[in-house]
Amino acid sequence: MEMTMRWFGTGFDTVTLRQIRQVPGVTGVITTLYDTQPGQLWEQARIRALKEEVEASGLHIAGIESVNIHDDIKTGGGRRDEYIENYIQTLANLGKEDIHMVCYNFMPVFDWTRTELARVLPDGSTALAYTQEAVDALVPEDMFNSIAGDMNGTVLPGWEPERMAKVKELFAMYRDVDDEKLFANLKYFLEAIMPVCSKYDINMAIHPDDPAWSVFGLPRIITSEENILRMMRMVDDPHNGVTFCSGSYGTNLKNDLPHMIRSLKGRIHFAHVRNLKFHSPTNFEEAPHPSACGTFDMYEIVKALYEIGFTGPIRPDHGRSIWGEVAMPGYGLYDRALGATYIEGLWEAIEKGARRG
Ligand code: DNO
Repeated sequence: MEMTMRWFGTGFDTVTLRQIRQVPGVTGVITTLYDTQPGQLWEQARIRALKEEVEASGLHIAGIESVNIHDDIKTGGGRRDEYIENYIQTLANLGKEDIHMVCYNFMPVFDWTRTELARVLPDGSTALAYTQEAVDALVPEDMFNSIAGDMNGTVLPGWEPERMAKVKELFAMYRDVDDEKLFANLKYFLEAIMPVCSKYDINMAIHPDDPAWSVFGLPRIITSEENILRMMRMVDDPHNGVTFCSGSYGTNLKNDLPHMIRSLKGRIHFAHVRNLKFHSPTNFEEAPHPSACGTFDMYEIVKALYEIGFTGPIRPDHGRSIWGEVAMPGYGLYDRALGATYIEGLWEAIEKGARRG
C-alpha cells in the first residue's frame, strides 16, 4: 500500500501540500480539479499544472478523487453519450499525465450524507455524524441548509451550492430511476469507458453509497457485498474496481467488512480507512481511527487488506476537528495525520508478524 492524504487544491483546502509532506509515511496525495463540474472535459494542460504543483512539494498524485459523473449518465438522460465522451477524453488526458486511479461515485443527487458536521464528543472535539431520524424530519430541499452553517466557509465534496440549488430538478430527473435502471446505466457507462481504461491502464474505483441505504427514497446500489460483486461481474474487467471505504460500507452494520475485502481481492484499487461509533444502527458518528475509539476492529480491516495483497493508495478518511483547527469538516490536518500514522503502525505490525510467521 501507499499512504496518501486527500488534498482539494490550492484555494480550496485549508491544509497545504507542505503540511501533508510532513506527515510521516505519506508520499502521495489524492486530488482533483475541484472547480470542474460533472460532465466537463478536463484539459490536459490543467492536469499537468496540478501535477507539477504537487510534485514541486515532494509528493505525487496517487490518484484522483473524484471525476464526478453527470446526472444524465446516472439517469440515462438525453445527453449521456456526450458526457461519456467527455469522461473518456478526461481519462485519456489523465492517462497521458501518468495518473492511473480514478475514484467516482454513482449516488443519485446527494453524495455522502451527514446530518451533523460538528457533533461535540465527550473529549470536546467535534465530528461528523448521522441520524436517520434527522433525515426523516427533513424535505430534501432543506438538507443542504441544515448543515451549511457548519461548513467553515469551505465547499464540501458533493455538496456544491450550484448543485444543491437545483435539488428539486435533480429529484425530478430520478423519478423513473429505480435500482435496476441505475445498475443498467452504470453498466452502460462502464462498458463505454473500459477501452480507454485498458489503453491507459486506469483503475476505476467506485465509491460506496454513504450511508449504505436509500435516502429520501432515491435508489442506492453500491451498498453491500452482494451488489458490489454483481457490479464486478456485470463488467468483468480488472479496471472496473472499487474504493473500499470502511466508513461507508460500515454504515450498515450487516456488512462484514473484512469478508467484503477478501471477496473483492484484485478489484480494490483504493482504500479509505476509518472508524465509526454507533449509538444505534441509525445513529453514528465518525470516531477517531483507532479500534478502541469506535465500533470497528481496525486491525481486522487492515489485516484483510494486507492479506489480499493490496498495493494501491490508502488514505485515512474523515478526521475530527481537534486542537482548535478550523478546516473543511472531516478534512482537517491533525486528526487525519493521527489516522495515517495509526494505519501505518497497524500495517507494519501485520507485515512483520506475517513475515516472522
Ligand atoms: C466524502 C467522500 C466522498 C467521495 C465521493 C467519491 O468525504 O468520501 O465525497 O469522495 O463519493 O466520488
